[in-house]
Amino acid sequence: MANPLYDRLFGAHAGRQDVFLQVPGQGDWSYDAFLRRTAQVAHALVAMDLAPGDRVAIQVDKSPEALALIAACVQAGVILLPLNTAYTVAELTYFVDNSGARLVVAGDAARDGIADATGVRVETLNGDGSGTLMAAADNQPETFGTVPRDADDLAAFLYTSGTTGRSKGAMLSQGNLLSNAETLADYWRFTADDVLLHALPIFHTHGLFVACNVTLLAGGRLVFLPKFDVDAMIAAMPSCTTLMGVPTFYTRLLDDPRFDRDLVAHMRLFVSGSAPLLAETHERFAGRTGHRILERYGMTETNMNTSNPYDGDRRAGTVGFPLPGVELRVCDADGAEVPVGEIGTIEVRGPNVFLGYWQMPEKTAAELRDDGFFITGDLGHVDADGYVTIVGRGKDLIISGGLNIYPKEIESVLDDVPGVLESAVIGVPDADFGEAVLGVLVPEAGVNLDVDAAMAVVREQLARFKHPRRLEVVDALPRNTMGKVQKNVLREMFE
Ligand code: MCA
Ligand code: AMP
Repeated sequence: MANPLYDRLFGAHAGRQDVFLQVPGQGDWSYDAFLRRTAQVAHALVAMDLAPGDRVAIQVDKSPEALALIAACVQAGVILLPLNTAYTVAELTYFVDNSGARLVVAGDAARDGIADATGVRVETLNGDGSGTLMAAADNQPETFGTVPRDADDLAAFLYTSGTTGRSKGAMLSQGNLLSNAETLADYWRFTADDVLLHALPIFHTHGLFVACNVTLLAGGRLVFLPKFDVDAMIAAMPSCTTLMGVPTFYTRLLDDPRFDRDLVAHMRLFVSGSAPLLAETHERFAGRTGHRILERYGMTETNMNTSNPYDGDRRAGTVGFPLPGVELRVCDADGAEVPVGEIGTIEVRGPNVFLGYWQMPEKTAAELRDDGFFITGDLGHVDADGYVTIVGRGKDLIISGGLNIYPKEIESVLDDVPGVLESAVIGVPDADFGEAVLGVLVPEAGVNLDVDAAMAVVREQLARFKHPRRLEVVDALPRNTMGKVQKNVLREMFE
């Protein structure tokens, strides 16, 4: 095939007049209309001098046009770099510099700041479909000669934070994305009759490469909500067959009495992932609706690794079995496999596993073994029936509402606040987000710390979702004999 990802996800639907995208309150897009817009945007990208292999950083609100831009990148062989809309200009500048992006597409509000900070060409695309990129696409032809690509060619960079230092660009190939979408569409029995209620952002693996790609591959329909909102979810549910969400979606839905058995009796499938779904939530959901949520486990670097079965026992608190084609082992620190049932680090290998971190060969070598297994950093075990359970994380990571937050990044900002001697950032249990960020500050001798001023510094530099919900001041951080900060002690103190 000429461009496997484009051909299978998009090209296969050429000329179809039935609805692909429904935006409540804003109208429908047929497959045909969507693909014609995609071709126009691909022409616009080429007219802006983008060549196959170039990178485009995309920080835009969710909209049909935003998805058309993503499809256009695939059609033009351009590598897409989807970015969280919450990122500040300071955060974004790093991604643009590091990736060597030749074009940034952002909303009107961020345009000037980004252009000044990066020096890279910026075009706009707003949630209402307006902006300079779309204006440039308007008069372009509605067909585009799809650029040939191989399965090994890069399709996307997704930036993922690390325990140390700056974010790394995970390089995902066409083959990584396509193979995983094929496996999932088959495993979860997606067909052209499926209508997926889409309320996730489209700048992460879950909302983009799982939800959109699986639906596209099956030729189904997306009901596209700009973001998660309980009222909008309940209003849209009757016309949908499937939902994919993070655990916060499910706890928020359960908190609403309108979310009941009648509302979802017609639904085919509820999928959860990106963060642990409490067994208690799984059971409460089953009791209320009669549906067992299907929990699966993935990562930015690997797409999806495991899933509970479609038929058969969806076991609460587990993430199911390795997907077909994915090998999973549980290892000790030396990479030796541990016996069944014992806890170790989860490693995975398969066509889903990324090609490495962009221009970071040492980091790639540290996480990808010579035999192709990727060291996930998640701690887990496999039981005698083959179900995988994740019990924790070896990496110092907080997952809040399905978004990953690395304490180190926030600590670096807090440590630079005048009057702060040192800081530690931890995750504490949160009923809504699963975990919430808490910062602990140690003042320099004799300083009376102004916590509000410290928060102001954080606000300026970091995206809102990373902001500590609380800052606490202590005289000293608890340390072990090696001098390492004991975060478990802090967690016990502030839980
Ligand atoms: C919003 N805020 C958050 C979060 N989201 N703070 C911490 N964690 C968050 N996740 C901020 C808002 O800016 C707001 O700030 C305040 O918290 C309350 O916002 P609220 O209106 O309650 O939040 P929301 O807008 O309703 O969003 C919550 C959400 C959303 C629906 C859970 O964060 C979401 O859609 N999360 C999904 C993330 C995702 O797609 N993860 C997949 C990653 P203020 O009060 O100042 O206004 S891919 C992945 O993990 C792997 C590959 C996998 O396995 O899938
Ligand atoms: P990221 O690579 O940033 O998208 O985040 C991936 C991480 O999310 C994994 O390494 C896990 O720690 C976590 N994760 C994803 N799905 C699940 C799940 N179903 N249960 C527990 N943790 C999960």
